Amino acid sequence: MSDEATLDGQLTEVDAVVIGSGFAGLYSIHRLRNVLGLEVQAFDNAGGVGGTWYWNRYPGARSDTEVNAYCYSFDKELFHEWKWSERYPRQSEILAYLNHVADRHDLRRSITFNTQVTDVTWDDERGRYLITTDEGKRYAAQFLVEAVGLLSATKIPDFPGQDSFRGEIYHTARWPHEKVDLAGKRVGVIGTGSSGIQVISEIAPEVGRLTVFQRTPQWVVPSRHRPIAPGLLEKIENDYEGYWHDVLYSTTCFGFDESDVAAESVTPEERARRFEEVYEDGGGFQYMFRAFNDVATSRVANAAATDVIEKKIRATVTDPNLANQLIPGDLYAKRPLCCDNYYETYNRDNVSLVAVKNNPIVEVTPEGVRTADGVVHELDVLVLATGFDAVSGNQLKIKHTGRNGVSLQGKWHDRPRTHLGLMTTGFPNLFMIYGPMGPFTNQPPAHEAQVEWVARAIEFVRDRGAGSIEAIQQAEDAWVAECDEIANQTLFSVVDSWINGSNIPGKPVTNMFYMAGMAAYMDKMQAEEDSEYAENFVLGNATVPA
Ligand code: N01
Repeated sequence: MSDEATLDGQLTEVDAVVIGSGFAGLYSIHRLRNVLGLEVQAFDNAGGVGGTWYWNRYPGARSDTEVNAYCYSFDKELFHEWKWSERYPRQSEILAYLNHVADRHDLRRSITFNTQVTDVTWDDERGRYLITTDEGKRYAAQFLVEAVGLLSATKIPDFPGQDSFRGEIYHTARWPHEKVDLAGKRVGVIGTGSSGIQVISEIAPEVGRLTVFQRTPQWVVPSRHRPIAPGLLEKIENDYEGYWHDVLYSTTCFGFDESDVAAESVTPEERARRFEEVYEDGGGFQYMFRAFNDVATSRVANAAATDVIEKKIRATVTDPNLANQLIPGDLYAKRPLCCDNYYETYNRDNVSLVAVKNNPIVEVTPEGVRTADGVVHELDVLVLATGFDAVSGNQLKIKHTGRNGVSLQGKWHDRPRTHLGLMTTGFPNLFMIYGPMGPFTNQPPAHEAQVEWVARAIEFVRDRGAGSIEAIQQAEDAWVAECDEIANQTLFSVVDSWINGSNIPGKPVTNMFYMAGMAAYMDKMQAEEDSEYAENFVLGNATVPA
């Protein structure tokens, strides 16, 4: 295939197009091209591989999943060879790993970087997607895999006067590649989610003055960052298949032992003891899922969890008024956070907190940020740790037209709808990795499992001499209803966060996940294969491309 061939409206034919080259996109390319033998063209609007880890270069960026579950499983030699240095790897180390994977499996030659896919249209006669890029190049592909990232479309607030700011403004997920010099400067951070707490804890010792603009405090437990437990990786290698099986057949895919004990079933003393123990070991998902199994579903368990964190905040933050402002006083039901030294940071003389819920930011001036009380907080650098238009955001940036002219933007106007988070009715052969209504888990192992499913579905279509596979409407309706029913039993559904879209003004607030855990999700995917896709999918006839 030559790039020239796509100019002047000509179409380049490939078997499959993959969008994205993060964990999921890279594995999709490998699985479809190197294993299935398809001709694959991939695109990424980044300048290199890595997805989230390409973009999120802010100071302090690191995974908060322990590294033994934050890597690929498909390549045992890679697992053996690659030497991780830390329990929770830094962004630069994960990016180096993904670049290594791209080289090791020769994936880069299939990827066109700095390229945004703008339009995908199903052509029923051809049995192909017609795919257009921002450069106007056009491709035709029988299969389309969208690995566009759950948390990738940035949410950039538009404060009045933002362009007048004389200093520098950076969103955490669009951080420059070159080092940003913050030494001695007056830095403001807006946002106290996962990104905000990491950047705040990291830069506080370096900057001259740090002003944190906090709208909604979140519950933060320590990471307890430390070297990888001695012998852990060797132990995993000794039972490699067994380990990864256990990761996938767990609730969260985090690779730790999840609790099967309900906090409600034990005494208050035992609850406090166990939360304390897991808190001391560190980790956000660990705190939510390792101490007890009902923190995300029972208000009693949830309150017991937050009681312990609240005591820790009060014991750490020396100014009681400041401690009060940092305590959420709300359910523990957003994506669980962890970070070392977060609350300690507020004891520093050069750090101040501005609570902006009742005293909102009204404008950005040339000098800094003005809050409703009239105070201008003077700044040299403003960091926007304001998050993402999550889950469906990136997909909806691409104009999608499916069978009979159906538009994805129209179809998902009130909420995203899929079957298994993998396919959406009206869009044959369009596979989403970690699409809406997919599992709420640690992502890399779940990505791999989904890509495996997709590859086998494609194989099935080809082996049957069919042209396409599509989820039927009843399956999608049933899946959405099931996802909602499960989500409504959790506390995630009653708290505002990106998980349900409530962080984006105007976005429908709705459930966007399958919350029954990865093990149950694996069974759901397996059931489709066992039935040879007969119940919930239709196969379309093969067509001869024009
Ligand atoms: O984004 P967020 P994030 N004025 O949406 C505030 C993953 N991740 O980038 O809550 C003032 O959680 C907003 O306030 P509020 C992880 O899954 C993982 O931090 O809307 N404030 C909130 O405090 C995570 O959950 C890792 O009131 C405004 C913050 O900005 C997900 O990405 C690291 C505002 C946004 O928090 C998203 O995390 C980083 C405004 N106009 C990210 N607009 C690790 O693995 C927004 N905010 C460690």
